Amino acid sequence: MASKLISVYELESDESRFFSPYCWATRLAVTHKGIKYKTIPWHFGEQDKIKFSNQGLVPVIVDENQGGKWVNDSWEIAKYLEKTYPDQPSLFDGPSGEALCRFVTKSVSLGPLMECIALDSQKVQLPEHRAWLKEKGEALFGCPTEQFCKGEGGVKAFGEKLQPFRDTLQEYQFLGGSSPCYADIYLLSFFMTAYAVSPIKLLAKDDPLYSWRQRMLKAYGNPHTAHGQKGFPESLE
Ligand SMILES: N[C@@H](CCC(=O)N[C@@H](CS)C(=O)NCC(=O)O)C(=O)O
Repeated sequence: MASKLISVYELESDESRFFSPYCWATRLAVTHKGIKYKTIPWHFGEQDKIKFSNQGLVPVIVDENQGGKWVNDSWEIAKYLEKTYPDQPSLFDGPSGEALCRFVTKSVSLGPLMECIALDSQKVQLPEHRAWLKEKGEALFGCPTEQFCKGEGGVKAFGEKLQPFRDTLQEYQFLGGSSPCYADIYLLSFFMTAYAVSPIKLLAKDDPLYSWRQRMLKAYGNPHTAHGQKGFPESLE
């Protein structure tokens, strides 16, 4: 029984904007499992805060129900939660579901989203972190942000990459079938990231992904507003 808290180290920019898709995936996975958790805001350069995990990236969780056990990496965390809390709602619905969820996490990449929101996400960083994020993005794309980030101009390409999900969600309510699974959570986490930092509308209202996203926000109690995080709630309509 999980009566104690799980602490989640999550990447924060200015003013409580949580903008890491991997941290969102963990936050939503813990929510899915119905386990109480506490966010520990983490900022670029604060590697010493998570030194206990022998690596320097977030998310990291510390599970007080298990004597303070820590786990890092969003996928490892999802597997840990599933194994440790088998009586709570399932994230994978069995071993074949787990493999398919892994396939989905390997199929969605951050690049097309960054081509839309990288400039916006730099704007909401504290000044001391802005250069850091810019440098990371530019190293990934090999050119200045202004060249790879097209803002609204990137939305079409971002949407095209999601066509298999769109087609699937025309037939099923969720990637998990009649209820959400970790694959849904992972996909939603990219939209949560976008909400947190950018006013760009990524989906048209008649897109099957739009209604799926609404169903997801309903299923998870609209995690964007539920945690007092700053963002652009108007894009949640
Ligand atoms: N594969 C990892 C990726 C984790 C990751 O890249 N985290 C980024 C935030 S989105 C981070 O901690 N960056 C800090 C740094 O590079 O110093 C996961 O799924 O958890």
